[in-house]
Amino acid sequence: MDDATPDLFGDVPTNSSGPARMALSPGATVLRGFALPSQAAVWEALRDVAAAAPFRHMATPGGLRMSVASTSCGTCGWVSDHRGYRYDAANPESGGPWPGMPAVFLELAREAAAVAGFDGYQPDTCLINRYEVGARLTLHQDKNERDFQSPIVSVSLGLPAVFLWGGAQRSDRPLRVSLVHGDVTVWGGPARLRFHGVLPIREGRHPWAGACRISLTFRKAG
Ligand code: MD6
Ligand code: FE
Repeated sequence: MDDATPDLFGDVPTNSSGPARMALSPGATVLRGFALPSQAAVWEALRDVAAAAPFRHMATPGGLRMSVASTSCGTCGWVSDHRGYRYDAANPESGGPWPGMPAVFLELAREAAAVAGFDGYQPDTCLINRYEVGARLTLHQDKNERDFQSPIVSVSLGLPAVFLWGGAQRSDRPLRVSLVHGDVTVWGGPARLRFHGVLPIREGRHPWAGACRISLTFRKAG
């Protein structure tokens, strides 16, 4: 992430093609450009969170370095190490709490969830992933949360990505969905445990994020 102040009037790419709302499967929706109206405030809050809890490459349970660098905010944060994947109230880097969830994050996540049909969303954590060129996330299910009733809300910022939208089984052939800066994906209900992933990020430059994709992924974990 570069340190320049966001240029509110700069040439920020937006997604001009495709419907504003796209259903991926029952319970899963892409909201095109949904984060654009709040992008400047979101970006500023993101820099504050990353200053308080710096991004780092965690280790997988098998001991590999993740290609994605992560941090979190909220009352707990997503952690991976030799003991496995989990949510922890403490940031292992500092031993202290994670930064609080910025109001602009919470509001964006709640509004996106409501538009996608999930009223009353109360996420307690936001995992922030930074993908450099080539970074990826292999197909997986999100099942370390205690609450599968609540949806997952994922905000895409910076470089575009190809999101893999799989089925209930790992072997189900995934849909490939292009996500660009400002798109928000919501999955819950019958879609909550679907397999998903992100293909390796391709080279490019985004005015705010540089050669990175950043995702904000909201969950009710505790
Ligand atoms: C994304 N992240 O970064 C999606 N899931 O766009 C995830 O799906 C994810 O980064 C579970 C645990 C960590 C993650
Ligand atoms: Fe996931």
